[in-house]
Amino acid sequence: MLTVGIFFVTLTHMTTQQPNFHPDVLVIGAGFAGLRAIVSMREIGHSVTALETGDGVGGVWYWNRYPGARCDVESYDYSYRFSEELEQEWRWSERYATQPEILSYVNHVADRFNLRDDIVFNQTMTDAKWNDATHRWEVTTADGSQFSGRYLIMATGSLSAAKDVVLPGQDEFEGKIYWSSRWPHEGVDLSGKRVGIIGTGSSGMQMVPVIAPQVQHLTVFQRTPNYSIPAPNAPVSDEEDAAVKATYRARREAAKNSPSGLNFPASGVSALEVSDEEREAEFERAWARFGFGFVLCFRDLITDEKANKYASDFIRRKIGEQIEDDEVRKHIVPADFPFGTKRPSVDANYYPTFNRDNVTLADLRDEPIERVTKTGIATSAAHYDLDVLVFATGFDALTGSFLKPNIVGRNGQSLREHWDAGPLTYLGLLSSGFPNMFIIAGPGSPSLLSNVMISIEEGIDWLTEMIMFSEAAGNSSLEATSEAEAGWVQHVNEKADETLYPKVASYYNGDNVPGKPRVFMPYSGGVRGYRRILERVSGNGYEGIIFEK
Ligand code: NA7
Repeated sequence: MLTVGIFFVTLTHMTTQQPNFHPDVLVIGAGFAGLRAIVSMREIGHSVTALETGDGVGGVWYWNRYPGARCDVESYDYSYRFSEELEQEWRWSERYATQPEILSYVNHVADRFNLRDDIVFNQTMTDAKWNDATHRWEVTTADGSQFSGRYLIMATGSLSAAKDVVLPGQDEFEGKIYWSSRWPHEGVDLSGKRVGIIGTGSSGMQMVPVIAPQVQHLTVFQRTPNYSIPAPNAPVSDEEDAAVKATYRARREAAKNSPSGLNFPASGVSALEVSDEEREAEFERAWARFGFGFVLCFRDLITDEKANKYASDFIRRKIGEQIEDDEVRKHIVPADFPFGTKRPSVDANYYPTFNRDNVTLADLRDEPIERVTKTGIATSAAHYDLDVLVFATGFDALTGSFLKPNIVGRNGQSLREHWDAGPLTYLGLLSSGFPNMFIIAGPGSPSLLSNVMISIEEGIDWLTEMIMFSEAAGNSSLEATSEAEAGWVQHVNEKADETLYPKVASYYNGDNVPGKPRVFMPYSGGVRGYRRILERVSGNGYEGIIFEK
């Protein structure tokens, strides 16, 4: 039975158009990837419906509204390149945009291209089933609505399924609990409150310096001290904006041809082949100007332990210099893993925040949390009185959002079963046994190891061309072979083995979620290398893919 007559309303745009329940293409998610998928599917004349859990567009930028949330890729690069008009008309105010500015941008894109006409908000896909007789995906949502589409594009994000952290005693806490990934839209008044925050990844490190001046006292519960590089943020002047816009194509090309899709030329120099003075000077330059791109200042920081040690030691020293208290310094400077192998942060004044009188660092390695009490957190060493507890504990990265719904492909096999021992994809875009289903910026793609906008747009462009190729030959379905998939997984592993990534506990390897299979998930061969492979596969008539009438 169909549920009909849904009226959907958003803050900036209202439509009473009835959703198309049975379009050519179903897109799941209306974040950056979902919106881009709508644009591309329309361009090839396909009807499309996107289902979105939230009541607005933006995906992670819709949900992660915590104080201080900001992108650590430069705005001019973390933006769509599909429309030159859009590039020219949008004016970024800072090099690294805040969450509200990015959300305005995404809303602008949705309005400018009338994308909301094809989005049904407040709809969460719970089930998807491939019907082998009709060659369509049948989708059910949380409210029981039924949709179907010839193609299913999973644009659900790689850092969108929040990790479920439940501490003993949590229900008894009489204060308020918030999650960085689901921050209340109306904001939270933290003034005069005793606040505890668990987690010192990018979210925690961005929030801490912003809320510390507002609260009565802030306790930061840190488990693993991570590396962070200062964000070289600044307002964008009219001259700078004009200069970028005059040469935007060249900038996009350069980003596409760099390893990470950032606006930095990759260094061809080894950290081992320069003098100590030259190395130090290059580290200083990168520290001051590169932000996240620090990792690219020599070519072998992620592949060679000795080269990495030089960088790690430099950053440790820089972090240490920002901390006044010897005891705090001892706990906050990362010690036991190489820089960059666990996602580093880019911060604005994080470390000096610990020099404030109203900020305490609790090192959970020395004093593990025993329980949450009515009035705070009890560790093995102390009780911390709290009015507010914030979880900035991260995500079930790369696979979480794809495995949350029950997706059932050919022969009744579910994606959960197929990925039981780790994600299996061909080119990070398809999974064998799941015809006409596409995964955007997920495992097996450069996604989280790159400027994800490049993975999103290039992946969707490539898939769109493949759909056109398939349909021009009169086919109704396409699917990766299991051999091609196995070959890709092997290649992803071989590339990973050339790096230090697999050696370190991180969300890239699934280590942050108890019980998750330990597999290195993203593609570490770089966005340029990845694109060349995509071009080769399409140039060879889409080798590894079976087309069916
Ligand atoms: P991250 O980077 O996964 O960080 C999560 C943090 O939470 C990290 O410090 C974790 O410590 C900590 N954590 C997680 N679970 C626990 C428990 N149970 N107890 C104590 N501490 C815990 O997530 P973010 O949201 O900060 O950043 C995600 C991405 O957003 C980031 O990589 C950028 O791409 C943007 P651990 O290191 O596991 O010891």
